[in-house]
Amino acid sequence: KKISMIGVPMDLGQSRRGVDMGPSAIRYAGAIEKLQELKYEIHDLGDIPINRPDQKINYNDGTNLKNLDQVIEANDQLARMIDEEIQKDRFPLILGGDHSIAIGTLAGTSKYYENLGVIWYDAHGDLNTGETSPSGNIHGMPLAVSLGIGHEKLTNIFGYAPKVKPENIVIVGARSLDPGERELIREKGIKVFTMHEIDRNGMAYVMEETINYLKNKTDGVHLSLDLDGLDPTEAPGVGTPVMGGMTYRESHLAMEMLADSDLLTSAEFVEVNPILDEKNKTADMAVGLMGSLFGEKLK
Ligand code: DIR
Ligand code: MN
Ligand code: MN
Ligand code: MN
Repeated sequence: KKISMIGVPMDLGQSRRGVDMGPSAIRYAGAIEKLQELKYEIHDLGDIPINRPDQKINYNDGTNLKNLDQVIEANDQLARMIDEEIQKDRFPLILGGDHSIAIGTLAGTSKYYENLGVIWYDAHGDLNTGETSPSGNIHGMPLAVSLGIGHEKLTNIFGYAPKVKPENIVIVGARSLDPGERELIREKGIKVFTMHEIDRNGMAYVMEETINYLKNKTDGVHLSLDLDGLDPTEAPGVGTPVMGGMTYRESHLAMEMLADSDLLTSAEFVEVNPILDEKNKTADMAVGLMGSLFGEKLK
């Protein structure tokens, strides 16, 4: 298998600086070496240039959407790059950057799949819109945007909407959902495994259910892994930590089960913020999880 690695040094989808250094931190932690050890051919396309506004926060068009124009521009570029890599038959592996970049990842990947499955490994649902968001941070909106819900300039990135269908989504690890997100989950019938199900039935059960739920109705599956899905004691370098998260062991098991399933067609690791981290622990975590996701246990 050939992998195309793309870094997206984006921090404009949220309010804390530093997550733009995520791709460097993950590369520094040995991402490429890890994947080479596992005998993949890696094409590192480097980092996408992100256009910085003069001041940190710009509200474009008088919306509740911080840095809207910059987020659109970056995601548009990302979608185009991913498109080219898929045409070369390479597996897109995206390094964030804040989670707003999933808008571009899903725009680039879902073009190739009638029914793209999405596993959203996150403490949050990322199902807000400008109307429901308590923060105005676009990193809390990418899953809604990909469903075609939200500002038209976001939902129509790469010229089509929606990118994914609600029945093809599984959220794993949720423990911080805003009222508007809960409503959307109910309304669209989105499958969610909260920490309650993980505690009660175990990660093995949750991943088995996730894989069975997706395997017959999807023609590709994207993993969007927000490092804040993990417990902040083990992955402290994130901008919006939430107590009571998934452990190192649960997360490795989840990655190994995904590797065994052979369902994935793209993946991204987002929200690593080295400024908030302890000795690059969270980037190390990301690289360790990548190893399991790409079959380390089987080799
Ligand atoms: C919150 C936080 N729900 C928001 N979202 C985060 O701002 O919309 N997503 N941190 O990963
Ligand atoms: Mn997220
Ligand atoms: Mn499609
Ligand atoms: Mn999150």
